[in-house]
Amino acid sequence: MSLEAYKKMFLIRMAEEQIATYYLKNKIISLIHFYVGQEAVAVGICDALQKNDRVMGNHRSHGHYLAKGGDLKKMICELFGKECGSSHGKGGSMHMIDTSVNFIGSTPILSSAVPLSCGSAFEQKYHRSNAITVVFLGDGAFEEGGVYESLNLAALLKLPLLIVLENNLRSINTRLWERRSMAYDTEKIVTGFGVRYIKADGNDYYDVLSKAGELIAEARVGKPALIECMTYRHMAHSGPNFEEETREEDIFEMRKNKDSVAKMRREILASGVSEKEILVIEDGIRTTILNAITFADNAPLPKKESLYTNLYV
Ligand SMILES: Cc1ncc(C[n+]2csc(CCOP(=O)(O)OP(=O)(O)O)c2C)c(N)n1
Repeated sequence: MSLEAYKKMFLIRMAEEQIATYYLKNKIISLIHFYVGQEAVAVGICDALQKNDRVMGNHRSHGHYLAKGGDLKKMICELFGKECGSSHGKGGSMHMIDTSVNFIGSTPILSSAVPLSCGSAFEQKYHRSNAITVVFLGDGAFEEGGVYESLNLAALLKLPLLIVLENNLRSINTRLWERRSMAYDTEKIVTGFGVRYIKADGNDYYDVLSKAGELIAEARVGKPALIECMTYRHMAHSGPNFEEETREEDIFEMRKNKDSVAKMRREILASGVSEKEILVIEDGIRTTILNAITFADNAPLPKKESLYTNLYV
């Protein structure tokens, strides 16, 4: 059992819960899309990567950023709009970046990171770096045209690229079956371009880890791939609510039985780690998060003179 993976998943979950609390206190300037429920995907994928592999994200990327090892303090500072944030307080939740761990950026324009990730993978191949690029996108973003051009380009140029499709069945509140014809077949679309495809259980860290590992090994030698992780977003599309009224499923039942973080905790207990040991670890993680929040809360805002620096105007 991977206690390290549990620590990362718990960090993401607890950071999101605290962010939700501070969002309600109007401390957070940025619009937030919470990642709660999808942690096994980000951690499973990033645990299968090397440090020099690059990751790109989207509008829902706190989990991707933290799973790749992004700095927690800088992330919270960014959400609070502070100078010490990863984008100096000017980017917010949807522009996460930490180049020190090769989390090379996230962008909220749906699917726009996919062609960019092809560029990154092309550079890696050109310089024979042996590293790959991974890009995360949702099922809604998968319907954007740029994705299909990227699939074609990736196969044609044999790019070291892994596309991670996080299928939570929703694009805002529009469900998959309300957006696609009955004939729509993701696997056929992807493989039709010459890109490898595997489906994984996004609620299971080990399933994601092993299937991603297989695809990443191939991507490294120029066989691009897409992994579709079936997952479940617990919270509203954006903002800190659970949005029960728009769900067919009983969200609290889902959290109890199918939630990947709770499942991993049960497995770790069953493997012989004691409840007491887990509680100590969890308390340590909560303290780290609260320290980051206190730091961000007391940190200075960007200076007026820096209003136009690092901006395209
Ligand atoms: C090009 C573009 N169109 C529309 C939007 C507005 N928008 C933001 S998030 C979103 C839904 C995205 O759904 P999905 O890709 O499945 O990701 P999820 O939110 O489920 O993680 C939409 C339509 C956008 N940001 N960019």
